[in-house]
Amino acid sequence: NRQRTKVVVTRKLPDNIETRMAELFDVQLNLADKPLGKEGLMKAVQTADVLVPTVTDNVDAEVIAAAGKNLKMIANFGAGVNHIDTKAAHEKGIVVTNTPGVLTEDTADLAMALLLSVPRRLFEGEKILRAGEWTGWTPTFLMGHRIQGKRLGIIGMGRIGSAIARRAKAFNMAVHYHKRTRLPEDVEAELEATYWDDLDEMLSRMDFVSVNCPLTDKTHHLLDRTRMKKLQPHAVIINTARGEIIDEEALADLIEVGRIAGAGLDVFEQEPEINPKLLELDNVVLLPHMGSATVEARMAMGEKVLINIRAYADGHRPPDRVIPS
Ligand code: 8YV
Repeated sequence: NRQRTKVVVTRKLPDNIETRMAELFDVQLNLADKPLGKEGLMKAVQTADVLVPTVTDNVDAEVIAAAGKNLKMIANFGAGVNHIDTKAAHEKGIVVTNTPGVLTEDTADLAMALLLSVPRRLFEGEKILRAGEWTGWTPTFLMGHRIQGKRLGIIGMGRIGSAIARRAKAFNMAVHYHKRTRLPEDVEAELEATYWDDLDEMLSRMDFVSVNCPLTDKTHHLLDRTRMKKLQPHAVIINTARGEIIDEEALADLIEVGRIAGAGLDVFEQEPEINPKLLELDNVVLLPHMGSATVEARMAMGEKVLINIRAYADGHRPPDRVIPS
């Protein structure tokens, strides 16, 4: 009964995915391509069998409570599901799926781009050049720091963290990691990564830190002011996970006073709003949440959404179910 499955999509997806979706299901697209907002979401879940949200939709307990008994599935377009109350959904018998695996390498590439951009001062150089302020080569102009031989501490060593670890190894960095549960020995050995049970201790010894854990109640402001003060003053933080894992205000303060050297951020606490303090700083690189923004990844994410909905419509178990922790 694919044809009768009513799928409500909250944002504009790649054309090809929307076309395929419309061929398979009874689809309601969001042609305005603006977030539906609370009211819009509450309305959508009253008629949908399947909701396809993105990170810009707050599918909280209230939205889930408003769902009609037809709503059987929330097929998220994206890997992170922090914007969905998975527990409330689970209790109501609504299956939540995501799109893991297909955005791993692209997000890791972006993390590496930030890991290179901040210490090598790429965007400072670009800004100077475009402003017509470059007066020519000098022996000391825009000297940065190399990443070779430096220590990278990865917080959360899942798919993306591991992909960053492999890249960092190729750049001759020493890889360290902190994770709730230690990786199996063989996986740890393959990644040549050193495990730290104590996050504070790891932080105090790193040159670079990459945030790659999911956002949960436990990881909200995991990097708070006190914890970030454990870092050495030359340390740089990279975040391609979720803004709320870092206390952004504290981060800006610590960079401003030189207590931390810099940051590369693709995600923020109040997207698309950026803390004005961050905008004032030269030694931060700020990107508009584009970790998975490649044609290839976004198509593959759409494919995953299709596969998951198709499984549900055909009466099978969708492959990418998210189990609330
Ligand atoms: C997406 C992401 O662009 O997958 C994630 O968790 O943050 C990004 O890849 C976004 O979440 C789409 O919903």
